[in-house]
Amino acid sequence: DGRFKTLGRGDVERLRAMAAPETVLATEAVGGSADAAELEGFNVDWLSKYRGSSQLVLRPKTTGEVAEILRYCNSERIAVVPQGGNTGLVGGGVPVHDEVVLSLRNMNKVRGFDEVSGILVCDAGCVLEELDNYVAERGYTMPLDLGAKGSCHIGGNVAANAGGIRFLRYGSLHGSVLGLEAVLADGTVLDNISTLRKDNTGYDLKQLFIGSEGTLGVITGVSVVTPRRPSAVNVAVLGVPSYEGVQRAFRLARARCGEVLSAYEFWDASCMGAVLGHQGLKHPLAGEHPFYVLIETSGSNKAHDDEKLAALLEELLESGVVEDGALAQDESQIRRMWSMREGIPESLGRTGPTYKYDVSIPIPVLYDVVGDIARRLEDAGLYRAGDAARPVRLVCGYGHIGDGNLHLNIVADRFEDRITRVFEPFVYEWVASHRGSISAEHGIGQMKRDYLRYSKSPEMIAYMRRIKDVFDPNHILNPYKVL
Ligand code: FAD
Ligand code: 2HG
Ligand code: ZN
Repeated sequence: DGRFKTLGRGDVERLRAMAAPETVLATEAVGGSADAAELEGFNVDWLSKYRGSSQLVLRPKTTGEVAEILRYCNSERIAVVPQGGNTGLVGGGVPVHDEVVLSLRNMNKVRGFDEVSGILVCDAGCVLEELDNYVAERGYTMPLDLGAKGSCHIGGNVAANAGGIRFLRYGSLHGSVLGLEAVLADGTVLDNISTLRKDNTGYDLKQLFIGSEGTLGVITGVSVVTPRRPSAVNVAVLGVPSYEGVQRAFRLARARCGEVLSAYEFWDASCMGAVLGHQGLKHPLAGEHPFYVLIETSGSNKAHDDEKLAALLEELLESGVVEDGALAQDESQIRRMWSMREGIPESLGRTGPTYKYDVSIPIPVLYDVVGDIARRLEDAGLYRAGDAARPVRLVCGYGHIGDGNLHLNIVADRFEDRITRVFEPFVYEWVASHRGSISAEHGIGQMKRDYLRYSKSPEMIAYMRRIKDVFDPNHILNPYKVL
């Protein structure tokens, strides 16, 4: 891209001098000794759908190093991609061309934890699961949890405004992130690492960085309020005959267990087939059902929660809203039920390349889009349920139904335009016609950049561009993404 400088050996020399030698990975083309294979994990995304060709990966250890690197890149017009755990699903964290990858993985220290308020301050490169273990030892829990917890960084979570399976209980990161430290493109460090719950001193700039996907600045530190870890957790998996039943069960779950309900997830029979086939898990119920629901309650009084959940299950079964149900009897059964739900993306990925649409749609019509897409693919001759000879193998839906968030996944034998054209832009038009969002929680990245207008008005997009110009006037940060 003519707006940016092509990285040269001289630039790499200068950048190398800004950080410890072991934190720099440069290929021979730019004067280093790394081979392309060493940079592969930074150039390719989790889905193996997006591939860049960066020749330089920088893994600074301090905020000062990040600032120095960005100051240089900005003055030389060198494009930079901030990268966390590289688990994003919209191609936001990998280069499109030869942008420099700025990985936060060496910034992974807890800076402090207040055991009274539960406020954690840490580097952006801390892995979510490690943070959860850290706060668990002190009686707290991270307010978000997701299947990629073993690899994703808290900085990446904040940059993506990740949702996940605890959203229903603890809400968005816009609420639980109390402060951020971010480095702007010109090297300015915005130190807003507040540990205050209340702070009404003008514009709340940190909110702009939550969900900015690396386009406004590099997040280097995070302050987050963590809730007390619940001492009683119950999980049940239900077999449900219809999508109507999934909704009715949700209404009843909220009515009967509202104050302890902490997750309400669903998936369809196709997802169940994939997960049982790939995760080596036993079916939790006696037979097959069109839909499955996972209900979790979290509270502080086990007897109370047990009683409530048991009563709910009885009512659901007696009324015929659900056909079958299993209540986890111990910690390991709870883990197995959750790994069934959390294992869906990986299982589908093992079935074949997966096209993913992460959308918010009003709950009553949320699952309709799955059928509509399947029919379009059938009409195009690309798909027939159970016909392995067709290029599309599965069309399925799952997700955080309690939050109105569907994950529509289409598994095929490859990523190719003739398949994509069947559901793009149809799926975005479909979502817009129901006043939904084309990205509930995964972001825009490079995948949805050209479709932003389906969820944002021209005026909103114009103001987003103006904000981008303020924070990153040379547009060196994560070009080709979001806007
Ligand atoms: P990356 O993938 O490295 O980056 C994501 C974006 O943030 C990129 O645009 C990148 O440039 C930017 N970025 C990363 N770090 C920084 C930083 N320090 N400063 C500025 N910008 C930065 N998402 C959900 O919302 N809910 C889920 O339930 C969920 N489940 C998932 C399950 C699986 C198995 C997988 C693979 C992904 C899942 N995701 C989910 C998607 C993904 O958004 C999250 O995994 C996570 O938030 C990404 O964090 P990361 O550290 O891997 O970021
Ligand atoms: C989940 O909820 C993630 O499992 C991933 O957000 C969804 O892969 C997907 O489509
Ligand atoms: Zn999700």
